[in-house]
Amino acid sequence: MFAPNKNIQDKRIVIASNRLPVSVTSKNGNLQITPSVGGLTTALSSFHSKKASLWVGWPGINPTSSQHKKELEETLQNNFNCLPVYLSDSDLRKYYYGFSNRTLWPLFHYFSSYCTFDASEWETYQKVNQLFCRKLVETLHPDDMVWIHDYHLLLLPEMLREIMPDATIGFFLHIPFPSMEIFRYLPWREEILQGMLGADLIGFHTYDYTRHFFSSALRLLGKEQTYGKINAGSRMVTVETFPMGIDAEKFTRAVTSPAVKKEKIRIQESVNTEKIILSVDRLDFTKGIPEHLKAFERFLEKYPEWQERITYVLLCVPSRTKVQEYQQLKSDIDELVGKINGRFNVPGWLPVLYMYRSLPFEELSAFYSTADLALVTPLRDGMNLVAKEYLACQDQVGKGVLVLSETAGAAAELSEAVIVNPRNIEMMAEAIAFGLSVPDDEKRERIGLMAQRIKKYNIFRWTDDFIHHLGRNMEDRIQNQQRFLMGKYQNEIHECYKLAGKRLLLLDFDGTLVTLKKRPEQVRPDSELIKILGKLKADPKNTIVIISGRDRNYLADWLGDTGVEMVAEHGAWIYKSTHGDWYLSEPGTTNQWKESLYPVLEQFSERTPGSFIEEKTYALAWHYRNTDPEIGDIRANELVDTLRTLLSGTHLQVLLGNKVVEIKPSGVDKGKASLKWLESSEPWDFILAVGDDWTDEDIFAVLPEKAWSIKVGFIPFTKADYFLKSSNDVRSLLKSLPST
Ligand code: GDG
Repeated sequence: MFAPNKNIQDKRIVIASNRLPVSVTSKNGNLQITPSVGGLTTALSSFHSKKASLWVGWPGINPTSSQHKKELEETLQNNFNCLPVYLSDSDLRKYYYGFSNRTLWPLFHYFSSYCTFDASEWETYQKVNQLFCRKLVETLHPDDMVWIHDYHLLLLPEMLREIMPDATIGFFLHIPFPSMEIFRYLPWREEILQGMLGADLIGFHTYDYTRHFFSSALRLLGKEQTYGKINAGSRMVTVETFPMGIDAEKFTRAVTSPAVKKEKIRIQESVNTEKIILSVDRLDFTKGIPEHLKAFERFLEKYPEWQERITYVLLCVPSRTKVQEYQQLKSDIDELVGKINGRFNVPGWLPVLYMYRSLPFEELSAFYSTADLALVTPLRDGMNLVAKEYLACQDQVGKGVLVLSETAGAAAELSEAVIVNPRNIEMMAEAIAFGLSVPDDEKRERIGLMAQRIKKYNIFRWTDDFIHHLGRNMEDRIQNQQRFLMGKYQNEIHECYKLAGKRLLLLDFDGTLVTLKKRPEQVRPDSELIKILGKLKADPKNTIVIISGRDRNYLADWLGDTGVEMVAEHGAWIYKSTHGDWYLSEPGTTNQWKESLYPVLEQFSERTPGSFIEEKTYALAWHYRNTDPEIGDIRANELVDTLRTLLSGTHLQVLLGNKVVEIKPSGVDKGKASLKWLESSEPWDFILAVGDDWTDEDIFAVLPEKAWSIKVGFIPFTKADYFLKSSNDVRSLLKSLPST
């Protein structure tokens, strides 16, 4: 799929996540270290130990003395390559249990009614992200790649970028990114998006989450994506889908290990029914545990022949036990288990075997490989690794069935599973019955296909893929940064300018000399701009040409007094001081066509609120900057298609500019207009062209090689050689040109 770049492979990866892959507790003054439980740490730990990355996160404990601290830090560093970030009890309460788990977690999983929006928790969330930022700044080497994980640290990429603008930063979100309609509830939504956009690469588990992120960036920040990249000022942020894998080999190998085999025998002896159904979840409201239980109860009700022949092993791992909703959920589950066991219980058969604890890896693998059916039916889940772990363990056995919820990210990859709506109890009960009746050959085939995929795109491929994309983005960023007109190049421009006896400055107007506004008539050249142009014009070595899409009256009214030369309507009209008045660049240009095409634009305007028509002498423009951004783009493309059909074989052309569709005579463009100056009899010693729009690309295309061409704004797909960030930077450049 890709050739890993050697340099990138050799870089040190620094992982940052809320929790370290190990949890530290203290018993009688002695440190006790155990692996952390949860999808992120389980999967990334394999990568971490293989790659010797450095992992920064909360260890689960605060040292009580400097001796304790030293001992803890040495153990974490030497044995686990980990660096702790300490969080006080109050930080944990507000940042972790508060903003992360009572605001972001429910909101991103579509449980908006469970959300609290508390300003002081938000403040602490920012503060803790700053703590992580400081720790990274202390630790990072210039060559490192930082990989930030999950919803606890959404602000960290931007915080780090501010202090280390050249850092290479990746961010991966392990939970869903919700639809814009849900995300917009968040009072700090813009800050969160900006925080994430500090990264060079943002990864999600599924294309749906990627699409939702693009939609929020567009509608809430007005940031468009082009080919999966978002412009962040002077960098492009790549946004991509990376469905997380697992260390499949580890699970497949485990199944044949003596320890797991022993566990399997123990399970089979203690659960003495014909079939076993298994579910493994952190105890969380997103996992749909009460719904699993209700589905199992309904299944026993509908299919009484299975009573006494089947056991449902319900493994719940304690999680966020200090949050009140989780305590409530725990007691609801206890009650439901009690109810089902009470209802169906006969001596010697326990329908639901409920375990509320975390199992060692061997025991978990034994359960995976023993279970005839895995019920993985979360109400919402970023990915769900349990589904993949079950398949990896069943690869050898081949007798299992996976019942999987359509709202788990994993469903996008595992189409051979029995896919269910996790809120439809009846459907889930039927899925259990169906799963148990699938013939062995079919089970083997389904499991085989899915297991193959899991083995291929495993956790190592996943991390390689992410890091490769991050590296590619870094290389592009470095290349593009060299095109920003700063320091060295500015000095060169000054030198060339000073030495030149005859200079030509071709300057676009909107977006280049002035910032864009909602409507074109709101833009007026201010006194600073008039002064800049006046001063440049006063130098007899200079010819200044303003090349605009505006009509000639506007340009004449607002810029006429500065003495500059002008091009209006993208080249239809020319004003040269030697000529003394405006003239048509293509004599014989007509405009009777406007009458028949105006109604077409009018139709589009009526259907698209916020759009409007601008009439020029030889052009018609349909502006859609103020429309709903998605509808605006769709309608603009529709309009371009319609017009291209209508105009084929005529002397007219359609142009898609910056939020504007324009009809104008063909043979007229800014490039051709520029040639009226570029092809002058005496050669120019210095040429500078500056523009921000697609229409300015025509100018860049006709420039001689020695000219300086500058694109305003950062769009890598341009014929210009250099970039400036904004019209303010253009003004600064023009002001800095030396007087001669
Ligand atoms: C988040 C997202 C996304 C569970 N019980 C035991 C145990 N586990 C391990 C499993 C698995 C992990 O915990 C659970 O992973 P999930 O993916 O199912 O869910 P979350 O913890 O919610 O993880 C999720 C994931 O991040 C990765 O991006 O898939 O959507 O919510 O690995 O094996 N491990 C052991 N004993 C247990 O009792 N040893």
